[in-house]
Amino acid sequence: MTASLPLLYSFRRCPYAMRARLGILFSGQKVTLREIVLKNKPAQMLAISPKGTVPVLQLIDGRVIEESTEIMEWALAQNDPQGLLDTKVLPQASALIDQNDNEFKHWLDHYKYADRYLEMTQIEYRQRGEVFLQVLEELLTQNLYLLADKVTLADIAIMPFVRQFAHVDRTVFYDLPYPNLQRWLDCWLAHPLFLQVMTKYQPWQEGDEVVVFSV
Ligand SMILES: N[C@@H](CCC(=O)N[C@@H](CS)C(=O)NCC(=O)O)C(=O)O
Repeated sequence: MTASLPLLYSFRRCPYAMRARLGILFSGQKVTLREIVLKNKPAQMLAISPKGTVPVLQLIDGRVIEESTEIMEWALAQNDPQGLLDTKVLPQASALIDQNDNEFKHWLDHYKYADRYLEMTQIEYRQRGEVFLQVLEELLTQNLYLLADKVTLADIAIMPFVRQFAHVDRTVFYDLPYPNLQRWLDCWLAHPLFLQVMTKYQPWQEGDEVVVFSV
């Protein structure tokens, strides 16, 4: 049987899955969504993506995309009415997303779970993470969004991670000297598409009604 819509395995609180869902909404794509529980991944997901991370997108032709950045890029390559893949900013977006995924995420995890990483204090982990926040703050003094006065791929890829950083201790975050970053995050947290991205779904089980995820 051929699926009529692409199929997205997702987990609401995962920042990688959030960026994939944002990409899907900004592109106006329609997918079937299966919410999963990380501790009890569906066999159907592991069968198509044995590495066992979310998000995973299975296209109608059976192809599987199992990296969040590639899911965003696939969605926006289908349709990109707001120009998130603006070629003028793509190289810079890609460098910033790499820095987010390879450096900032490391310090974010250590800051969030400082009780598991006893080599440094939580404050030191936070300060390591702030190196990236300072880069973002500087960019946001120049533009409304990270790389332009409009949303680009960099914003939707990075905002879920800054949100997670802020949520470790919101008082601490909003006391930091990053007014532009705070404005940018607040704007995202109230964004209608982000609010939709955070809709709660029950974990999927075989036989459930199809959940269509789209704007
Ligand atoms: N490089 C992957 C990373 C995805 C990832 O690590 N997702 C986490 C959840 S936030 C996951 O699925 N972890 C597997 C697990 O905890 O079992 C991507 O960008 O999609």
